[in-house]
Amino acid sequence: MKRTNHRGEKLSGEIKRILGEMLTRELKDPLLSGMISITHVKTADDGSFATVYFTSLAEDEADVIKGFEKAKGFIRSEIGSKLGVRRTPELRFKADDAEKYGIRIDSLLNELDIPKDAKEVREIRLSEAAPLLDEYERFLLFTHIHMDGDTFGSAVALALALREVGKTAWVVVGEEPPRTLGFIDYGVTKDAAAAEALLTEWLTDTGESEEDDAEDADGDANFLGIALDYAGIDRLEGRESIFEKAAVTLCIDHHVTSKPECDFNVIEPDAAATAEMVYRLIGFADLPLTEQIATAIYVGIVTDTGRFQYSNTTPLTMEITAALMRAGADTGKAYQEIYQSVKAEKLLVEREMLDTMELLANGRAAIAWISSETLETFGAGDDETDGMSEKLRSIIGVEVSAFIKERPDGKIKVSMRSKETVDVAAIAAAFGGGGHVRAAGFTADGPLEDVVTALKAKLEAEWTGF
Ligand SMILES: [Mn+2]
Repeated sequence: MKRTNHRGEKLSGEIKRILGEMLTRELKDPLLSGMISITHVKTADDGSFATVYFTSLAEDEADVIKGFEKAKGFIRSEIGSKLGVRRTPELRFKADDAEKYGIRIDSLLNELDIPKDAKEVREIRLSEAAPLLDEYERFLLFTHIHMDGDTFGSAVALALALREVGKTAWVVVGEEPPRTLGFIDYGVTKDAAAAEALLTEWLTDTGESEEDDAEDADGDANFLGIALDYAGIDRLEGRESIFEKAAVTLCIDHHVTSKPECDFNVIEPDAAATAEMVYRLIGFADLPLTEQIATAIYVGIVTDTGRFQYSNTTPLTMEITAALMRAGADTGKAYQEIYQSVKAEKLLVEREMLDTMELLANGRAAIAWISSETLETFGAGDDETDGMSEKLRSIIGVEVSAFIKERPDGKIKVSMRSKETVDVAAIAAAFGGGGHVRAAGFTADGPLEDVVTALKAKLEAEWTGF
């Protein structure tokens, strides 16, 4: 199932050649004087951007990147005129750590006897993760807490693909999969306790060949631990110790904020979903793509792209999705399970939301609330209050929305969204919370009315300045 993209590869090669020439002749910035070489260039399939990987003897790679950034306009116009292309890719520059440390996966694997704390974390390319899959017979795959379609779909898909070639693979979950995702379980999950038991079994297994040896020099079990949609060890809540028992850990993620914390890390902020990366990894590793695998990957992509509507959706997303459909992904079932199985309680919450809704600041802010008493009467849980803030934001003219919920313990939980201009993370921070520019929240002490009043004043002030 290997994907090749000749146009992208050719363009990458040309960019590498031109940039190499420019470095020896035209680019005279002192920041670019430290013996720089371009190791490789990765061009997006649609040619919209290219990532240039380099190594340098300069002290500070950030300086080299600064130098490249300064010269970017010039570099792009040279590439454009030399190649005669109408649209030159956006350029990004990245230090090639893999090259810098002179490593390839094979040699890295030979270093595994080095005590763990002396080991460095490394960023690798997705294609380099394929030989790692080859190397191991046992796998534990980890989803993040508050499981979503992407982390679960990715883990299930990879586990199934590894099983297809006779390997042992389990998905270790931190909680019961949500009702809407249960249909892709396919019998591959274990909870933390069951995974612990399996680990004990593995560690006492004497193993018949060297490859099956129960543990390595550190006492780690001989399995590869893979965290999907990772974004940080705290998201493995309750399963950290199992993950750390792995001989080697691999993290696959697409969060911009993701930090390389595992032994090997593949982080692609441009990927719409981790599931997209899993699809490509399965291709690199020559693993099969069954109907179930395709369905699980599809679930990851369809949920993380908001059904192909968010701005993270790329032409590659669509191409991968087409391939998944050809492989037999059950898109109808996914739609039904994920989007057509709303509990009646959710509609009751929605009715209450519409009842309490108020428009502020000349229709630029929308706010609504619900008391714990009402929630209790409805029998509605967290799943049922999800998405209310998004609903409020969808109103024409509304820039900021807030949904305020009183919890059973009397604390007030506020979830905010914005469309284009208002930084809701900053508003949330004013109340001791945080989040992203377009989605943020905070928790405050009650009573509910006080929080509503304070937030209304704060939102009005966004436009009046007071
Ligand atoms: Mn994701």
